[in-house]
Amino acid sequence: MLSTSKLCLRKIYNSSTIRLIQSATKQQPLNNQPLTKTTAEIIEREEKYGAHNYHPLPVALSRGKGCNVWDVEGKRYYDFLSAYSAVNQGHCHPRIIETLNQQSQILTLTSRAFFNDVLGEFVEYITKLLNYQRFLPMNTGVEACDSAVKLARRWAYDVKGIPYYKAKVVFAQDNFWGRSLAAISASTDPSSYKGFGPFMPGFDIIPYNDLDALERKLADESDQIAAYMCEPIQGEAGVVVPDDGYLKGVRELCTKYNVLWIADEVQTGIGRTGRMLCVDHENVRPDLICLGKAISGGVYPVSGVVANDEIMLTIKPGEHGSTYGGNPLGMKVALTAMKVIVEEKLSENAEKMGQLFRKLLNERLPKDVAIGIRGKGLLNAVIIRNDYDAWKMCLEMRDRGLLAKPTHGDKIRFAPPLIINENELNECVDIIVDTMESMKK
Ligand code: IF1
Repeated sequence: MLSTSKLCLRKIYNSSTIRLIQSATKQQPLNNQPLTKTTAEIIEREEKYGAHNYHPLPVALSRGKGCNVWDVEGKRYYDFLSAYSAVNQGHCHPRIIETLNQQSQILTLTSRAFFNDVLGEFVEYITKLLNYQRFLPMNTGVEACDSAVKLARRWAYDVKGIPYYKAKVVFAQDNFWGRSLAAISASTDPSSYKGFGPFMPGFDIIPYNDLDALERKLADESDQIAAYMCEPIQGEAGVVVPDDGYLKGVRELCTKYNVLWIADEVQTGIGRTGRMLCVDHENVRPDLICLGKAISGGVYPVSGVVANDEIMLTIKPGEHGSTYGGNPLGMKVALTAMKVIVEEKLSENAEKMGQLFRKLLNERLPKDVAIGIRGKGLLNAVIIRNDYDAWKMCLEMRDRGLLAKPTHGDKIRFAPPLIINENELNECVDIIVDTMESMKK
């Protein structure tokens, strides 16, 4: 009789996967130390005690360094997800870890009831780096985006003069900015919003990458619209890159109709697409930019919004906040994490390695398995033919030493840390190509 947890395991993973895991765990660990827990035991324990809000790839990681992670059996992988672009600087970057170790023994959290000696250092650094007047610190990406929507609404009432509580915010079809009730209220993906209503009012949707649709919306309703919020490249939607000129067109239309433009750079920012900000590809400046994930190098949750005084100072003392927002530990970690991006020229490396990655895959991907590759910098996705199973492909790549995950069914996102070098990239391209060749029907 199978135990309940084994039944759970069977529910999630088919028997061949379980056999695979169990066979893998017979391997002697590289260092001959007794295993704390095998992959199967780790999965079983999490299935038994944890919420089932994810369907992870069946691999149990215990160590990370640079572009690599290791599982509990000691097997090494290339991480081509980078924690959804939060580990741009590489796993456990020594400078960021050193900062974490030092600051964690000095002062970690004061709340904003008092000043501390680190918040000001970071907000000065990030505002000068990105050329905005102010930074509002939060912790997670969804909090940064929620804060941006609040700022836009407040600006709409207090500066633009929209009557109270009539302001609308417009979002793009297939947007993703997190899992809060406000974020899913803007979502067009049932797997994000189904079963969680009622939803936030005042949110409208237009097609992404469609300037005519945006112009029609603003021409008809701009007197009630606070802002248009979009990702410069849609990550969750499957690395959807808009046409050249789209961002410039958004900037021009929002200016023309006196509507704020909020760019959600939580995933595309901090060097990921080959520029410090993805909007830099078109040399345009949003009114507000949401940042998160790699702003703190995957070491400690830090997020926030940059904007200028006319927008940022509409929120007065006591009208918005967060217990951990702007804490000394997070700010010190983020300061080092951002300096690593700048001083190690990781945006430039992302541009160079991304061009090589797309070139090699365009040349070598088996066309009867993969339709093509798209992306900018080191945010890319391969589109798989619909008669192939992207999940199985990721399991096969895992067995060959590369971790990636499908997004929206038939796309596999490939987003390694921005420190990846040419030799590592070539090794990973071989793994990806060999995997797809091996699965050819
Ligand atoms: C999950 C997706 C990626 C984001 C953008 C805001 C946020 C995210 C553009 C919110 C977060 C994460 C969330 C995580 C998986 C991952 C994800 F697949 F869900 F959509 F990256 F593509 N704006 N994205 O991508 O930031 O609150 O999570 O810090 O929820 O499964 P957060």
